[in-house]
Amino acid sequence: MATFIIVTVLVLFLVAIWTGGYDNNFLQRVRGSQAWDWITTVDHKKIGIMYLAAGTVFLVIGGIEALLMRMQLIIPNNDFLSGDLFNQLLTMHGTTMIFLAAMPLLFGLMNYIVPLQIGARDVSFPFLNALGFWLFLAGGTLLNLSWFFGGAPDAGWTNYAPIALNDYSTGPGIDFYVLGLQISGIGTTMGGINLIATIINMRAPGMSFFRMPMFTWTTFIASALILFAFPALTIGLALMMFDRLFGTAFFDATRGGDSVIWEHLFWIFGHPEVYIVILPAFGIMSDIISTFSRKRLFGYSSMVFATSLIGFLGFMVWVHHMFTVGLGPMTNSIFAVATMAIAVPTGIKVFNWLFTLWGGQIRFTAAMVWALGFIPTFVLGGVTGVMLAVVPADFQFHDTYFVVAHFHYVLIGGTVFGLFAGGYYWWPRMFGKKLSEKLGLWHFWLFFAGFHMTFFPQHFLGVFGMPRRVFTYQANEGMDAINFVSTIGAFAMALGTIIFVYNIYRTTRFAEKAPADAWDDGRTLEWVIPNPTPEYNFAQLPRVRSNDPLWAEKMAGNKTVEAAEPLGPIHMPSASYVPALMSLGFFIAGFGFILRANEIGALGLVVVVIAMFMRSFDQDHGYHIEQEEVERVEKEARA
Ligand code: HEM
Ligand SMILES: [Cu+2]
Repeated sequence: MATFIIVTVLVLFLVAIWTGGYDNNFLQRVRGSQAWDWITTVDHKKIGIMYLAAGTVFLVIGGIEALLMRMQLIIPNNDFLSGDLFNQLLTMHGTTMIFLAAMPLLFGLMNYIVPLQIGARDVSFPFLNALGFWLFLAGGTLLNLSWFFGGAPDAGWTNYAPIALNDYSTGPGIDFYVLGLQISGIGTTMGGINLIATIINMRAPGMSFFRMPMFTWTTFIASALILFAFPALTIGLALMMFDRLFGTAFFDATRGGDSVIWEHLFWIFGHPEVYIVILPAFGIMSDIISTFSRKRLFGYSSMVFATSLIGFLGFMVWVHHMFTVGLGPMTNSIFAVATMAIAVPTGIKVFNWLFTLWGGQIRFTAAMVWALGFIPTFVLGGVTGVMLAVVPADFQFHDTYFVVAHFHYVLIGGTVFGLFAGGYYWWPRMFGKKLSEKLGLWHFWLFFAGFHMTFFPQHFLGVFGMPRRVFTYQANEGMDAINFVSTIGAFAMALGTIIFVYNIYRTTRFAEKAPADAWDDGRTLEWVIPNPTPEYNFAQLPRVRSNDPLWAEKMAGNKTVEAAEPLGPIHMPSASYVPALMSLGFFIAGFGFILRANEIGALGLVVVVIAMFMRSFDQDHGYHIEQEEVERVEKEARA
């Protein structure tokens, strides 16, 4: 039956391609629709917005999963959730938050903002950019469908063997994890490559590397980390797929395999991954702190150096997740020292932020308040990180709530605070209107207080002996009160987030259009462009003459940045539905193989190959926006 449906869809689809649909009314209508415009877009700004939208949906899903877990843990011996369901929620929460919320939300900001910051009209590979997004969405959707097709993965986001192998996790959940992450991982890798190429090649005249804004720099380094880290995950997942689907024994020690290899592969990817999600947040904070202190970023070149060093050292420390495996005192010591070394460049960054604030004319905008709340919160996460790097201490902390507290301090206090800060800061650039500052402060204080209420006591919970990843605990062992407080805090964070969503709604409905330089104190090129951002970004490419180019020109008495070229027609890439189609093919293939319906899997791959052919033989050279059109748009936007 399923095969029949798939074949029918495929045939219909081929007919649609062959007939071209040119004199078909329905297809014409579809092509003229808004939805089609978004599905086929290769505009980095629209792709950025789609990343933000999808990432937000996944953030809400992951948040609900967290709240369910916290409800279960509110009192001892609770039976709100079964242990089995708790394991699934736990795994999906971690996996969703990291792969489907934090990274895509950052990708959304990078996609939208970085080309503007370097004075470019688009990314280097617009088609690849769209493909990266659709693959992420296909993989993420696939992973979440596991809830409806036999149960979600349940071996934790780290998916350790042997519990992730067929003997211990009998349902299809882990297969969804393996194939869902593989597909979205291909998309992420493409996104990273594209951003690297863009930053190297598409900078406006005069925008040398050492004039790039910090957010662009951190995006660049994070993309390099993606390029080198994701292959380890790809290999790990591929081997895991063989073990689960085709009966190999790479990770099965009972048949000559080695489960520790999975841990190595996972963490060779996994540790750089945490820098992939924190470095761009550092960049956001740097831009915001400098803008709202009305000062140049203190120690700019040391910031660049520190970022690169963190990126490099990020590959040298993965064994700190494996201290208790038994790799020996020598190995553990080397990795402990390497881990502690990372505190040095990180400390440099923190002091640079403080020195930027020092003597600045500080404006407490919502974005700035998030950035300020970030500094002490992240530092706490950093301090517990160094504590965990002390090997004998880690033998106590490992697999307790101390670790849960630590990584939420860095992931929420770093990445999520950074995302909110960047959201408030760039909202007028992306959506043309400023979010309400007053609601922004309410959002911040509720979330900030809720966050510390949830996670600060968990340090003690860990030291008192509560293991992580357990679905319940006994009464009167010193854990009841702390767990109760922690759950209340989680609901305060949820309330803050609801205020944020309401803020978005209210702003979209009622707020007025913001000026181009929305905060008046804009320093970098994204504030040069009129509002709304034209499709081609810059009517004329800007000439960059210093760091903080807009600020420097304003200080020199000029209104804006000088143009580097005469006004003329602008070349644009054509839209294409092939990225979405190819991702659909991957989605069908993944689904088929997970359900062990190999013919469906094969058909999905056929769709992928067809899409590849369509792309390879495409003779499309894009199109031009004529000068008159550019002049008209500019006049309208500046009116
Ligand atoms: C509303 C905010 C959040 C709450 C209340 C929350 C709560 C939780 C809880 C209760 C656990 C299970 C701990 C255990 O049983 O061991 C957990 C695990 C985890 N969380 Fe969160 N979380 C939140 C946000 C986030 C965010 C934003 C991220 C990442 C960006 C994140 C990443 C993780 C990871 C990676 C795990 C580990 C999963 C595993 O052990 O496999 N969480 N969280
Ligand atoms: Cu690590």
